[in-house]
Amino acid sequence: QHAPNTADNRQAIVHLFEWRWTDIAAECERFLGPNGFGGVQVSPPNENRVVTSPNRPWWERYQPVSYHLNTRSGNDEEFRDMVHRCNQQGVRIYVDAVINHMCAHGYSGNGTGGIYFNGNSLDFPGVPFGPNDFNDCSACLSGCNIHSYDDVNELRNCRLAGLLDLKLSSDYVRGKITDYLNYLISIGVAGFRVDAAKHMWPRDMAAIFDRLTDLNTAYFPSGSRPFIFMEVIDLDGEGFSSSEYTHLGRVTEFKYGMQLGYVFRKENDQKLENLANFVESWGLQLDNSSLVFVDNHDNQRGHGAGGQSIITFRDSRLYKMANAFMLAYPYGFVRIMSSYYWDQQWWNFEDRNNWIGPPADANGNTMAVSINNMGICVNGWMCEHRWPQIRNMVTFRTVAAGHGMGNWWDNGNNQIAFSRGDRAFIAINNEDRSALDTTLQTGLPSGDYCDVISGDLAKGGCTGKTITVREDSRAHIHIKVDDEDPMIAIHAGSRA
Ligand code: QV4
Ligand code: CA
Repeated sequence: QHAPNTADNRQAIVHLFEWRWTDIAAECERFLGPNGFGGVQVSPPNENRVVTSPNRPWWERYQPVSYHLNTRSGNDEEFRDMVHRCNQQGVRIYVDAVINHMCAHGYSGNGTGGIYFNGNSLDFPGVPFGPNDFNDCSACLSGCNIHSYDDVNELRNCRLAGLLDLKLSSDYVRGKITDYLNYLISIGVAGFRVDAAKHMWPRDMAAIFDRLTDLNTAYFPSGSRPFIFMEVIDLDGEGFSSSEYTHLGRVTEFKYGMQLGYVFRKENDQKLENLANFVESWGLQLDNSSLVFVDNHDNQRGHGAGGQSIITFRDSRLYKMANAFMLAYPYGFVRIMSSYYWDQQWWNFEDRNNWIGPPADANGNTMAVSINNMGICVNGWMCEHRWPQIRNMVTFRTVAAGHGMGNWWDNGNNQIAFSRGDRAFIAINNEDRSALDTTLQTGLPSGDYCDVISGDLAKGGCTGKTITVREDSRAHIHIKVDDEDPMIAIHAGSRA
């Protein structure tokens, strides 16, 4: 289904990429619950192939070898404990479901949970899957791999980068996948990010989703259905369309982050003014069918789609601006990225280190997330979701939910402002030379409001800028061109 099953109408989720289950449980209690985050997308929880060359890359987790919950993020018991503790905080768990394939052809050994597998003889006793449970290579032009994304048979029945392609038309295979997903539902997860969805036939996925049980009534109203968002990269020009999937749930809208990157970088003739009607002009999926994000775990390191336009934590000023826009604008269901740091090594326009896995000790165990007394993550974890500007805009989005865009204003170039009904207002200045210095209609009731970009409304008052909205709902807005965060955002909950 398209609705995310969040508690209290919460409006954004965060991808805690490669985090351990025990850290996520703690983060739900100490940060995500109290700050109104709707949920967490977790890395694939099922057992994967251990890749040692390169040494423990993040992408080994996209090579399943069984459906036992045993990975570098933790075991079955830790996973269950996390789901329970997060749900207690009103924070949902969404599982990254890798169901298109198993591990790559040509490798055998023991997975992260110690279970034997053989990717030469297509034998996965941990499920069990055998040679008959994979697509043969008859649809594939040469070898077994996908070469052309224009031929839908190849796209869906051949191997993505050598990954053994499951025969999802088979009732037995569907049953095993359904059992895995239903097990997760019984634990209390709220839905799934479906990996590599464009490499699966919509009808096969429909057959699997139809067999899913209702969500666990310990946490959800009876009859609740799992939230489905499918990873479909559609930048136009291939032999399929993401519209083939939107009846099943939401799709990841990759055009959004790519175009937003151009707009904030002022490339490709883009400027903030163009955001006035981007849904039509960029040809995006409908609001209710899309999941949006500034960057994801693939395109922040040059995998997947979007290329150099994608904005990440490395461009922190632009990143805060793009996230603030995304969280303020009423389009799509929002996912915030939360990354770990790695040193890049550029060679021929490619980062040779784009495989590097999460912070780990010498034995390859993922390290705990450490947080200092300022609330900042320190040992390699970026925790973009904790950046105060992003954290506070998550609240903005919840306060504004259900209220449409209004009072759009722009200077014809790179200054924009708009309100969300009479609930919230934002102004952004991305000019190179001119300050934003004008009186604007905010749509808000009169009063003094605390700007949640520069501070918080604390007990003693506003720790940032105060914006005075007059009787006629207009306010004087001044944003200097060299502000570290050249924007202001106020809402009903930040009124003094
Ligand atoms: C290599 C060669 C192949 C060869 C194979 C032989 O490239 O040509 O056939 O060896 O064994 C890794 C390596 C890749 C290697 C492959 C198999 O990077 O070089 O193939 O393993 O050993 C992630 C990574 C991939 C990684 C994969 C599996 O991005 O690099 O492959 O995990 O570990 C398309 C898809 C889209 C996809 C996107 C990245 O349409 O669905 O590419 N995005 C999702 C995930 C992504 C994940 C997968 C899909 C696969 O978001 O993270 O890929 O589950 O656009
Ligand atoms: Ca497939």
